[in-house]
Amino acid sequence: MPVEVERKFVCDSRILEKLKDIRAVCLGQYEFKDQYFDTADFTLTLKDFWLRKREGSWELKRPTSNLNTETRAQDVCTNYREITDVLQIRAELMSIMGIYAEHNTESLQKEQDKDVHAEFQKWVQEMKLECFAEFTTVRHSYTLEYEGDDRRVRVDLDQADFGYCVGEIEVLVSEADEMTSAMESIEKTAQKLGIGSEQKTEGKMEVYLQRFRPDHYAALLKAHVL
Ligand code: V4E
Repeated sequence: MPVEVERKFVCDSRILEKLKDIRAVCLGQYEFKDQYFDTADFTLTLKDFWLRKREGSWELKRPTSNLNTETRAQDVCTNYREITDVLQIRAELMSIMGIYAEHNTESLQKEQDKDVHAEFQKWVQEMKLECFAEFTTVRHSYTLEYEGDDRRVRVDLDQADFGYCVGEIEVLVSEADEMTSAMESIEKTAQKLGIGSEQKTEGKMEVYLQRFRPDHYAALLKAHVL
């Protein structure tokens, strides 16, 4: 299960020129629709768990560190474990929602002949996990490789359909002990791009919730998740 370490930044008009200067290679443009799911009383997101369906594929982002949310919310760099296997996602969600396996005897694993994704979708409905945010993003992706370092740094420039632009510098690592060097690579890239501020930049979700789900946003602020 990879860990995504990333830092968001405000995109200004000079960003394309700066990316060219540091020989970032453009990987292309990609458009995708995200739908995020939670219970009516925000059980998942209050614990910083983010269940999403992107273009038909399920994904769960969950915190990696043992730090409490209050400390984590201040960090310029974030790190989340990314889970894409629906069986693992369901196990994680059952654990966080306090549901025991015996309540779900009709395991997805037993349904070999059925489509596990369709079964997972059904389970999501049964658990009353409902879509609370839906938006489309146009993403321009760039990659960078540093001398003597085979770790790839990715820079994404995102334009969300509700009128918000944000950049992300991202490194994927497989082990928690690679986190420090991943953060160093991100910092190095941020400096090269002239991103100096130590201030945390709002992500698409923060802005979406502020605009369209103010009660949900207030609850997450109160719990120091955002
Ligand atoms: C983890 C998280 C959320 C899920 C969406 O994560 P994000 O990386 O912002 O979205 P996106 O579209 O760039 O996903 P990718 O394509 O990289 O997988 S929504 C809120 N969070 C928590 C969070 C946080 N507390 N602080 C910051 C700066 N970002 C995210």
